[in-house]
Amino acid sequence: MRNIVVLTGAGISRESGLHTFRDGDGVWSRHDIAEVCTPAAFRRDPLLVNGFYNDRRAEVMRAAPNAAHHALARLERAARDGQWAGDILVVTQNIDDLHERAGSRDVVHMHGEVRRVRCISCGATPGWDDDCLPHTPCPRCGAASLRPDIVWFGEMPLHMERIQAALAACDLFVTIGTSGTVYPAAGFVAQVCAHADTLDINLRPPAEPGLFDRSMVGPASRTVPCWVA
Ligand code: BV8
Repeated sequence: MRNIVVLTGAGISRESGLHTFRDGDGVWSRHDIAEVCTPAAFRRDPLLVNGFYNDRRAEVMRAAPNAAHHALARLERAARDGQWAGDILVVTQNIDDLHERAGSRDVVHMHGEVRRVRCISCGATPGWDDDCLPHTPCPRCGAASLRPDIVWFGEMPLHMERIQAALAACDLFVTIGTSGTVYPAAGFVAQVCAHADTLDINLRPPAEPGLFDRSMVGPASRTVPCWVA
């Protein structure tokens, strides 16, 4: 029986046409985190921050899952159908819904989801595919207090209790397409390496090779199906 936790980052969606953050053409090469990805930024200029996420939402809706997303969904389906004695949980740092559109049913979005908004007044988190603006009313309470349903820097990531329980119980931890820069996600591998096998799948070797038992180097759309096979 294998209990697998997979942590995905922006690299798994790169071949679907979505930019990563810290590669040469990454999101943070064109936008300043302090201007678009903190609570202070939203308080200072909600129109700019909403515009940043409206653009990201439109890109996500134009994108399609790639072979890496589909391979993980196949593995989850095989576990669910009992074809494989194991369990797999996908924890993603990504705000896109490409895992779900590839067929994954149980995805933990620790940094939120760009196709949702969150009402600061009543807490509703409705699905959202249009532009969201500062005066857009909440569909549940009517207040003009919607924000992107995203975890910004300085905010607590979501679903941490469930993630910690899965990390404690896993015997295989796989990272796919992440630079291992952002905490607490970047600290997960150090947490599990004493009790679980660890594998990194990335375009380049891991920054901290001592934490990984194995690494597979190559584009996710090729390496992840090889690993799942
Ligand atoms: C928090 C929002 C506490 C959504 C994001 C400890 C030490 C140092 C700093 C900290 C620390 N603890 C906390 C911090 C502060 C901070 C942090 O980690 N800063 C970093 C920069 C040092 N962390 C936080 O603020 C977090 N909050 O800790 O709260 C708290 C406690 C109590 C109460 C309140 C609060 C919140 C972090 C979440 C921030 N939000 N995004 C959005 O706009 O998207 S993070 C941002 O980076 C992205 O969302 C992304 O998810 C995340 C990680 O990036 P990656 O996914 O790894 O992408 P990246 O571009 O970096 O790398 C891509 C990789 O893919 C590369 O390796 C590349 O080689 C590879 N690749 C490319 N193409 C392919 C490929 N691989 C395979 N195939 C390919 N084709």
